[in-house]
Amino acid sequence: MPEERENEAPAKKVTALLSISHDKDVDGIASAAIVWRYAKEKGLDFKAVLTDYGSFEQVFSYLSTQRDTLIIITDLGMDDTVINVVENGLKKAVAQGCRVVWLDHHHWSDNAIKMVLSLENKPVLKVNHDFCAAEITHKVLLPRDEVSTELARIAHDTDFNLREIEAATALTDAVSVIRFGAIDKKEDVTDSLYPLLTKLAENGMSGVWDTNARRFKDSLLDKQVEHYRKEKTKKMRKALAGHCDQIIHGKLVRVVEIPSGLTSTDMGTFASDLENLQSIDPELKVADLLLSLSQGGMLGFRRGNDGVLCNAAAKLFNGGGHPYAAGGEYGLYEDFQAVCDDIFVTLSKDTSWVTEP
Ligand SMILES: [Mn+2]
Repeated sequence: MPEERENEAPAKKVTALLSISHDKDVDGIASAAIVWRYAKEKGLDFKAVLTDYGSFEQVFSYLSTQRDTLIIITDLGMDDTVINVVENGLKKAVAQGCRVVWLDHHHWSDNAIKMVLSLENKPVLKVNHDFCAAEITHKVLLPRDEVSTELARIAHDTDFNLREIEAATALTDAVSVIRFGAIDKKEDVTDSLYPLLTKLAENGMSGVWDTNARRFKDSLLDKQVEHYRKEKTKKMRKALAGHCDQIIHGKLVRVVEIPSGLTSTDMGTFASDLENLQSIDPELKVADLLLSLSQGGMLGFRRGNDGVLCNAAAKLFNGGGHPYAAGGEYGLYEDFQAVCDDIFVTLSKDTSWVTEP
């Protein structure tokens, strides 16, 4: 599909491929690795920029300097707040012979979709919420490539938080270690992730992970991941010990504060394991609805049983998502106990998040 057609003059033949992908997790990096393999197959020079939502201005102004390049953007969504920045960059690039392919699974505004599709030079846009970005990238670019198939499977396991593949969970932690390390040292995140990305693109998981020994081939990275996990567990135990519980509409609702350096996914996974809970308090049960409050006042929603709709609960806090996981916002706060009381009142007044009596 993103092949240039000869009758489409005046666009010159593209000679290079620029990959823009999300730097935050395995899905973004696996997507970039698949795009890299595609570039190799097509004999295109390859460059990747891994980024996050706060850096669109910088990334899209860089992009506007590109010529005769196939630009493939993966695992990044677009809404009305960044539409102008993105449009300016893409329009200039396209006017210089570039072609845009955008593959994603996040929420898009109608205006954002229209904008991409109205670009010159036959843009391709695929947005599908049922898959992770690496799966879409795999299907669209290299459906028959074995390494890409594996990368998509690994990304799916972590993006849908299935945690069925040990190597996928390990890779998630490795990405966090590398990212947090770069941010701490004020180093460029793309540069720091490049060695990992290169190995994944060249050899798939076997480039980084030793399946028999169940560890990373890079022993320094392996040690760092091990240390990171120990610290993470300590922090999560402490946070969970300070939980706040209440029964609302017959459901056990729990609020916990997430310490810095952890995500609500980390917390959700940890707090849904009965063994973890009982090592803190033998009486502690898995909550039907878990809310993780970050220091910035963001709320993560995870559920412990199917009778709860996380997206409906998140909607009460200006958010949304899936029935099994969602995000919302409380706002800045000082007193955690007061926040919990406030959250419990809001959830008591509404029953849309409960599906069974
Ligand atoms: Mn993703």
